[in-house]
Parts: sequence; C-alpha cells; structure tokens
Amino acid sequence: MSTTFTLTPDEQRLAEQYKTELQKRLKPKRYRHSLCVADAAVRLAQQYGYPDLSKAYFAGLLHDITKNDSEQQHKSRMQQYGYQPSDIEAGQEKLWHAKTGVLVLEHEFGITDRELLTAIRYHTTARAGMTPLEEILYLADFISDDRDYDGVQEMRQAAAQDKQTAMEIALCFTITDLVERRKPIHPDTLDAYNELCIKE
Ligand code: DGI
Ligand code: FE
Ligand code: FE
Repeated sequence: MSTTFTLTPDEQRLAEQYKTELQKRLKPKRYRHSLCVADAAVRLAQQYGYPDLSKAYFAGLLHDITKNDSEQQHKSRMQQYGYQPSDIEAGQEKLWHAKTGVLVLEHEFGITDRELLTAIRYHTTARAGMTPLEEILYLADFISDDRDYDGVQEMRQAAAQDKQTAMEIALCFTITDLVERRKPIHPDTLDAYNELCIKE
C-alpha cells in the first residue's frame, strides 16, 4: 500500500523537535531504527484501517526514547517518578526502556495522550487486550526496514496479510527465544500469547 501521509505543519515542527531530542539521547543506529519504526507504524495503520496516522507516526518515533540510557538513569527515573518494577521487571534491564520511556514522555515532554503512552508502555512485552495502536507499534517494531533477523521477511509478509497471524508469529518468536536463552517471560507476554491461543 502506498504511503501518502503528511504531517500538518504543527506536527512537522513537533516531529523536528522530537528528532533533535532523539538524536541527543540515542546512538545513530537506534535513531535510525526509531525513524524506520515510525514509517512502519504509519504503513500498518493504513493497512489495518487505524485512522490516526500521525499518532502512529509519533508512537513509532518515540517508542525507544530511553533505550540507550544507562542502568543508573533507568533506576533513578523509576525512583523519581514512583514506578515500582515487578520482580521480573526489576531483574530484566531489556524491559525497562518501555516503562522509563513513558515516564520521560509524560513528565519531561508533557505528553498526556494515554493511547500513545500505553502503546509505548507495552511495545516490548505486549499484553492481553491490546488496543489497535498497541498492536501496530508492537508489530512495526518487528518489521521496520532496519530489522534483519532470520525470518523478518515472513514476519513482514504476515503483518501485511493478517494482523492476528502476525501477532501470533511475533509472540511465539519472542517466547521461544526467551525460553532458549533461559530468560524469564513477563506475565504480560504470556497473557498476550494465551489470549491469542484461546481466540483460535
Ligand atoms: O527496543 P527494541 O530492541 O527495538 O525491541 P523491544 O523493545 O521489543 O525489546 C526487545 C528485547 O526485549 C529482546 O531482547 C527481548 C526482550 N523481551 C521482550 N519480551 C520479554 C523480554 N525479555 C524478558 N526477559 N521477558 C519478556 O517477556
Ligand atoms: Fe524497544
Ligand atoms: Fe524498537
């Protein structure tokens, strides 16, 4: 599907401000990933009939804003803004950026849009009962142009054909990988997987 999508002049100014901020916070590879996920989120929003393409774009752009923060930065943000990580979260650094990203966007960027914020909060683990934007961001993160893992082509094809199948493949991929590496699986990830299995 073609991407004829343009931001309004106000949104464009905001996007430029966010990009400047992202370039300060992220390594070049992660910055490029953020731009690619923003594009992928717009494409999926168009394919799945999600109406707010700008929101999909901003969710993609901002989703990894704290990804390159240090362990100490994550910990002090969680403490400062009163986020209590669960036991699994506390031991899994990879999960922190989805939570601290939301804290930064809420408290430092003044973003109040709950739909955008929850999409970012659950972009790593997924959860049961995901909103359309949460699913779009979750999948956009898997199929963005910068991704090159084994199986990315099948993942892109699935996302283009059917959202539910794509979610199943993505969750199975993640859970299998975590099991192989003997990593704990976040309950939200298992809830998302179980929900899809039960729906079949
Ligand atoms: O930030 P990205 O690299 O773009 O992607 P992401 O936010 O989806 O993070 C992927 C990482 O998160 C990957 O190393 C696996 C990890 N992860 C995802 N779900 C879980 C998880 N790690 C644990 N321990 N448990 C999970 O349920
Ligand atoms: Fe991420
Ligand atoms: Fe990402």
